[in-house]
Formats: sequence, C-alpha cells, structure tokens
Amino acid sequence: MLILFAAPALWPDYETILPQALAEAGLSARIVTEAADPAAVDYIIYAPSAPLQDFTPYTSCKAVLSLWAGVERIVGNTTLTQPLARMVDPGLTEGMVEWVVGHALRHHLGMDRHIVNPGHVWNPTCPPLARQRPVAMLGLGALGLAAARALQALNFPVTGWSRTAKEVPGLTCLSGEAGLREALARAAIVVTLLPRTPETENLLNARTLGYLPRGAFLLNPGRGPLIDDAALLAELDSGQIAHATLDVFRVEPLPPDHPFWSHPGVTVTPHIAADTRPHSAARVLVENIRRAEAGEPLLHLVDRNRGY
Ligand code: NDP
Ligand code: OXD
Repeated sequence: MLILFAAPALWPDYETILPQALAEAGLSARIVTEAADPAAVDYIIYAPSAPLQDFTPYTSCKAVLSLWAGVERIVGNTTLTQPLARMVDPGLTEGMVEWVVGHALRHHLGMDRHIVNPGHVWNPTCPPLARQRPVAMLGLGALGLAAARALQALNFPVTGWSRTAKEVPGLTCLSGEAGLREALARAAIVVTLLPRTPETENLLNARTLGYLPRGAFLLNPGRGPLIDDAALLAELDSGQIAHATLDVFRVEPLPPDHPFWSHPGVTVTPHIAADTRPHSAARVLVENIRRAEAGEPLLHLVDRNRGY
C-alpha cells in the first residue's frame, strides 16, 4: 500500500510513529511525502498547509485523511472526489477542553484583577460560584460536547446549541434560531466551537451579540469568520461584551494593525487552542486505513453538502 503524507513540514512528527502505528495494526505500507506516480497512491494524509490542491491524478486513492478537524479549506475542492475524513483526535480534544476551561475560569474568577494590579489594591470581592455563571456552548460536536462536559463537571450550567436537535443526558440542548436566542439570552459566557460554513459565517453579529446579557464573556476557539469583527468591537466598546478571548481569525496570522491586538477587551491567542497530537492522531489515521482496507465504513466522514 502507498500512502502520500502530503504535509511535508509535519512529516518529522510522524515519521517514526506512523509506521509504528501501521505495524501495530498489521498493515504494511510505504509512506512518501511526494508521489512520483500519483495513480499508485492508496491514501492521502492532508493538511491545509500542503501544496496539494489538485486531487485528479490520484485515481486509485481510497480516502483523503485530514490532519485538521476543520475542513473548510478542502471541503469545496471540486477535484476531490474521494471520501474525506476529518481529524477527531483524543489529544486534540483534550487540548481544546483545557483551553476552554482555562479561559472560562480566567474570566469567571476575575483573575486579571489580581495578576495585573499595579496599584496593589486589596479588593476582597469574592467571585460567584461556577453554578451561578451559565455558559452557552455553540456547537455540540466532538469538541463542543467534550468542553461542555468539562465545564459541567465544574458546576457551570451549560446550554448547548447545534444545527440538529439533540438529546444529551444531563445537558440542555437547543437548536434553530429561537434556540440560539434562548441559549445566548441566559449565558454569562459563550463559547463558539462551530465549523466555518456559509451558515455559520457571521453567526455572532450585532443582532445575536445583543441577545447576550450585558457584560458577557466570549471565547472563540472555532473559526474567525463565525464573528463579525466590527460588531464585536462595537459591543466591546459599549460594554455589552466584557471581554473576548479569540484564538482564530479571518486572516491568520492576525495582521499587526488589526484592532483586536490593542483592544483592552480582547485577548488574542495565536490559533493554539488545540493542536492535533501526532501520537494519538497516528492511531486515528491508521484505524481509518484499516477500516477502508477491510471494507468497513470510515470514521469522521465529512458531509460535502453540509460542509463539515
Ligand atoms: P464537529 O463537526 O464534531 O461539530 C460541529 C458542531 O457544530 C456540531 O454540533 C454541529 O451541529 C454544529 N454546527 C454546524 N453547523 C451549524 C449551524 N449552522 N448551526 C448550528 N450548529 C452547527 O466539529 P468539532 O467539534 O470537531 O470541531 C469544531 C470546530 O472547531 C472545527 O470545525 C474547527 O473549525 C474548530 N477547531 C479549532 C481548533 C483550534 O485550535 N482553534 C482546533 C480544532 C478545531 P450538529 O451536531 O447538528 O451536526
Ligand atoms: C483544526 C485546527 O481544525 O487546528 O484542526 O484549527
């Protein structure tokens, strides 16, 4: 079997562990970072940074396996006719849960007041308990659900919102426009873990940010275009949003002159909320290759019509 690892810059992270994971699964494969004969390639491991854009020569390719969870940069590629699987990696999920919980706790506990206190003010105001700080989790997929569960474990009351209606034991789940309004209206913290699709573009705009109670906190580790930047800046200036912690942006790296860098109500993290972790991800890739070879359905298949 021939595997094209079409993300050469990431190859050093995988060159030992991917062959090991294949061997553990009883699969024998040759892995290349450039294919002399594209028609001989059985599987492509892909990252958006890869130069590969034209999939037409890969006529025998049985599946394209993304190293990224978000697939907006490949899902619309009309040369890609092979099945596309996105990355659902336990290590990536763990990282996202830590980022969401860490930044939620920062705002919940008001940590900045004590970390940045040049006047040495003794202010013994105690924060409320997490159970008094409702959270809206926009997106209840692999990442949103895991983050929701972690916040619930700390007693934050979490309302989830997704495209399709869901029943998740112990979690209030809403969907649709009315559900979005209800989820936001009760949230002191809103977290966006949605994919970028035409439907989610500018989901948080002047109107929907207005559904939030005044002084809410926003965490966006999803994708930059989920938020209308100008509307967010206006809501920060008015105090409607107390603080926004943003990991993802319309343009990355965030341009040096973007107002988010200097706004006191914005924290920028440089798209580091959650990385794919090679050790666990290699097993995910190999499990899908094993499935394809055995004629079993692939995991984490992307629905091209839905866009995620
Ligand atoms: P999933 O595909 O598992 O989940 C997506 C969720 O979003 C689902 O609950 C889905 O609803 C919901 N959704 C999609 N479209 C809509 C819509 N129009 N209205 C309401 N809900 C919608 O994705 P993951 O949880 O794995 O990842 C989420 C996103 O996180 C990725 O797409 C990526 O953009 C981002 N990400 C960011 C990283 C970072 O480092 N900052 C790292 C990894 C991912 P339903 O359940 O009904 O289908
Ligand atoms: C991803 C990401 O989608 O890192 O995997 O944003």
